[in-house]
Amino acid sequence: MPKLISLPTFKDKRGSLTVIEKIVPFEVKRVYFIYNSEGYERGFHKHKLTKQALIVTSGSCSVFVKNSKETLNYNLDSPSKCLMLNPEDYHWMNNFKKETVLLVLASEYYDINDYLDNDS
Ligand code: T46
Repeated sequence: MPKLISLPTFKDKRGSLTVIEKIVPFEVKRVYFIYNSEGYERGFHKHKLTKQALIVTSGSCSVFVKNSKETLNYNLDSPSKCLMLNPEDYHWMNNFKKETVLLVLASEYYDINDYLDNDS
């Protein structure tokens, strides 16, 4: 099951500061970010090994996660929200805004053989 967590965030008159420290339950081996995806859908896969933490640092997007019983919908609309995905969480993303930047921390190096396109 995915887990949505709130990242520690410090707000004052100068703005906001969000920290990712001792909260991601894996060693981060890879970081990538997705942007300029307004009007498109992405993902539609799960993984064999890779665990991921998804954070929208600007804008917003929807993340859908399908398990054997239901489809869960997460609205990532704040940089303080972090969605933890397990390898078995079949997921896809849409509703990207023009300004959306989706930051992903991953537990494994990129490997095309780690991808599974079926949702069962
Ligand atoms: C995921 C969701 C959230 C690389 O060469 N290295 C990488 O680390 C990644 C992530 C991608 N690529 C290449 C492979 C493709 O030629 O970038 C291209 C686009 O990747 P993809 O079609 O897999 O993008 P999404 O948005 O469908 O999925 C991505 C991640 O691949 C995936 O692991 O969980 O974002």
